[in-house]
Amino acid sequence: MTLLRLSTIGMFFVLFSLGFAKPPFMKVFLDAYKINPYSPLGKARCLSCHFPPAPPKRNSYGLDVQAAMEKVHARMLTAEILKSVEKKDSDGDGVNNGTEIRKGALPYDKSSKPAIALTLAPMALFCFRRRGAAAR
Ligand SMILES: [Ca+2]
Repeated sequence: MTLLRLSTIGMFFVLFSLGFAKPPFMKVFLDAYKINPYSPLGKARCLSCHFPPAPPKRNSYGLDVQAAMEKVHARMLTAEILKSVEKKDSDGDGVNNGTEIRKGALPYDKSSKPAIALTLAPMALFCFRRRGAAAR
């Protein structure tokens, strides 16, 4: 009976600590970028910075955020720290973190990029102008 009671109490503390691991970090991240909860990034939640199944091991974007926090000796994540890693390309896919996050893509996943229409828009405009110039 005592073992069962201790197991129950222990399980409660484990679940409690998992459920509330660094919630302020997540809130800062969601608030800073007004992330759509239905986008891939919104669904990723803690996995925006950590490898599955859950924290503490960080992915490439999480490591960049951690380095930025250590650089300013911060123990709490801020919007300014997040902005300081926006120009980086944590997953090396050629799109910087800020652009990926604002478009709902995953800054740690090479296969996740913002919608292609936005990437090709300047190219389409260039072709349209050339075609217009040739017609004159
Ligand atoms: Ca990227």
